[in-house]
This record gives sequence, structure tokens and C-alpha cells, in this order.
Amino acid sequence: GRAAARRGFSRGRLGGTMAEEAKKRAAFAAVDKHVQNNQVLGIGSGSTIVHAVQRLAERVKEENLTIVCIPTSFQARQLILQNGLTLSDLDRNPELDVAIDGADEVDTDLNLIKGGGGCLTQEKIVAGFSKCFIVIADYRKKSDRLGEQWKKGVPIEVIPMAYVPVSRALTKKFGGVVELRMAVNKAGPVVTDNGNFILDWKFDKIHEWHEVNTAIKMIPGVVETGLFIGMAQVVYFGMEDGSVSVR
Ligand code: ABF
Repeated sequence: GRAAARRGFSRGRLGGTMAEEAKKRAAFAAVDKHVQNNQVLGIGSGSTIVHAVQRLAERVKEENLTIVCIPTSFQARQLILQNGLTLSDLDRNPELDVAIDGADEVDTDLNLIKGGGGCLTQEKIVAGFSKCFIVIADYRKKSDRLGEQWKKGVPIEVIPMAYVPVSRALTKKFGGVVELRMAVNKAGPVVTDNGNFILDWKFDKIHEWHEVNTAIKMIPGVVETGLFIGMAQVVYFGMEDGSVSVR
């Protein structure tokens, strides 16, 4: 009835607000804990990172910090510029102090699935060349094992000419199903910032992720996977009750 509809609506609205608030809390906690003067920062992609960049810009101004930022996508580059932060790149700063980024799912070993937004390759490069890689996420990403909550599979960036044989090799070796990621208007496949396609591999069992990730990378035509295994130093989760849980 109307009351139930209202409740549903309010829960939906609150749910949306709650998740956004949770993202913000995680982002602020991470920036306040790890950002210091004279750092080279890696800036991730997605929605949670927006809060981190806003908090970063606030601190740079208040504390007159000298910080340069390296983006992980076109979106991240725009975010850096729009917040008046100093843009840099890996030519000028091949080693970063801290990289901050979101994730689609985090397991208890801090293994991540990333790439829901299609930016996984540059995200992994920036995370990989940072002394410290920090993940910020809301409570919906906090899992005991990969695949528990995130049902869209592992994004895998592939060279366009090879996406069919790569898909076949993936399912032959590791099972599950693979889908070529299509643009929202279904007009054609998503093309990444690097000019490649994305396969979403919906795995159907628990894997030894370090071994599987390495094996997937060896398939000719695979550029990068959205499996970030043993890369994150710390994860900040914004929780439903207003707290920040650190894993
Ligand atoms: C990027 O943003 C991606 O690796 C990941 O898929 C996504 C997370 O988005 P959000 O912060 O909006 O949950 O980090």
C-alpha cells in the first residue's frame, strides 16, 4: 500500500544517502590519516574518490600543502583539475608515495575486485608504483570472499582483436561465463582509456586468486585484470552505523 511504498521509498532514499555518507567518512578518514606535505599522490576513479579529492583540496588549501596528483583515468584527471590540485604524471613522478582508490569488493585478505568503471589498467599501474596503496569503500564492498556481494564478475582488459579467443581460454581454464562489456546504449563494446575492450568474467567458484590472476595475465591478448591481489596496505570502510572500519 501507500505506507509501504513510502517506507520503501524512504529506505531507498536513506539507503542511497547512507551509502554516500559512508563513502565520505571512509574517504575523509583515509586522507586525514595518510596525506602529508610534499607527497606524490595517485588518484583513483569512481564515486568514493570524489570525496577524497574534495577533502584533499580542503587540506591543501588550509595547510598550504605541496602535493602533486597522478590520475588513473580521464575522470580522475578532470577531478584533479576541477579541484585546483596540481596534475602530474609518471614521466615526472615514476614513484608515488600514496595511491588512494575505490574498489568493487574487498575480501578478508585485502584482495580486491576493481574495474567496475573500466579504469582497472591505469588504476593498477598507479597502485603498483606507489609505496602505499589505500582503498576507500562503503560497507557494501566489505566481503569475506570475492564474489560474495559483487556479482558482475572480474573485469579483464583485452586487446580488441583477441577478445574471442581470450574469452574461450578463460572459460576453458577457469570455468564461469564471460561477457564482452557493452556500452550502455548497446551500440557497441566499451572502449577503455587505452583503446581496449573489457571482458567481465563471472566466476562460479572460489579460486586461489594469486595463482589464477597470474595465469589469466599469461593468456595472450590480456592487458590487465581487475584482481588486485596482495596490493592494498589498508582498507577504510564507511559502515552503516556511521563508523569507519579499518581492515
Ligand atoms: C574504481 O571505482 C574502480 O576500480 C572501482 O570499480 C570503482 C569503485 O567505484 P565506487 O567508489 O563508486 O564504488 O576504483
